[in-house]
Amino acid sequence: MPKKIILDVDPGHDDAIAILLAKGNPEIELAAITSVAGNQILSKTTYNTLRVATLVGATDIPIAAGAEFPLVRDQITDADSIAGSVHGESGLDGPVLPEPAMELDPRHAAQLIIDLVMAGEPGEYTLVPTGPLTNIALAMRLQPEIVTRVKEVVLMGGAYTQGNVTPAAEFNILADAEAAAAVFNADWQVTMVGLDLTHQAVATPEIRERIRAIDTDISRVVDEWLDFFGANYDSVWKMPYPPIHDACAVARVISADIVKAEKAFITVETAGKWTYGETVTDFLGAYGLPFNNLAATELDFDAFWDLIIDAIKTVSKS
Ligand code: PIR
Ligand code: CA
Repeated sequence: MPKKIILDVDPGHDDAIAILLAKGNPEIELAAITSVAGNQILSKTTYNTLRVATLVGATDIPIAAGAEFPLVRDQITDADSIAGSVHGESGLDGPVLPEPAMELDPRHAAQLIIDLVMAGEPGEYTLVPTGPLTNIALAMRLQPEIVTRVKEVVLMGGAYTQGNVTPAAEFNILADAEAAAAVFNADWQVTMVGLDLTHQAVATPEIRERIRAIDTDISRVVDEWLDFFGANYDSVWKMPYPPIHDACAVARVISADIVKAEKAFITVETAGKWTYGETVTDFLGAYGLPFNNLAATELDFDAFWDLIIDAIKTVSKS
């Protein structure tokens, strides 16, 4: 039985590859996609979501737009995020994409999540957020029962060593730290697939060559995404090859062996002067608090890229 997931995204090149992996992997049933403001403003991330869903053939599932702004604080609009340097003006710069072949679901993303989770069996759905956690926090507050009905939350965000916007904070968490705190502190299991893990998932020249060898329209789009994202990653973050962050969260749902995780107490700092948005991770029980969540630690690089390459082949056929 494939695992049913709801993807909550802010595409974003790596979000786009996460959508592709979710659609193209046989272990996953992609039940719905929701969009949130993050890498770009909501209208752009929503449009990108529809275009990527069209590209990969995810045309028969509900897609709903969610939160335009963070719960409490103002949106971060500096050069590293909105209109940012990494994903470009459109949020998904690079190759030309098909225009959306479907309508947006009229519901708010939070409502769509609630409707699916409450109509399903307990434990039927896994939430996979790969952007700021605003929609997930809103859904939790609107219908607290989803917390016990969701199987687990497997999210891309955070880091237990170092952030990528500040030394303490990763982008998705910093973008809506109050929402992230609510999600991490709720009584469900959160698996944090953070930068410590995702920085292992880099598209090396050997991987790029394997993707080009697939030689389909979609493999060429992925190759151009990696060109754009990779060039900016190199100039902005001084990393020679781009990490495909968001696909790692989907890979964790597919296989706990490919993305290994360890139990920990994890919460989000929302008061620190220097550490605002940090995902404080206690592996050793120093706080004496129960290990409420999991932190991803180790990636099986070869198996991860086999998943991506197989998924590109699969969505290229349909
Ligand atoms: C933000 C992102 C990626 C790179 C930078 N520099 C900033 C986005 C990705 O889509 C991913 O979900 C997360 N935020 C990584 O911080
Ligand atoms: Ca993202």
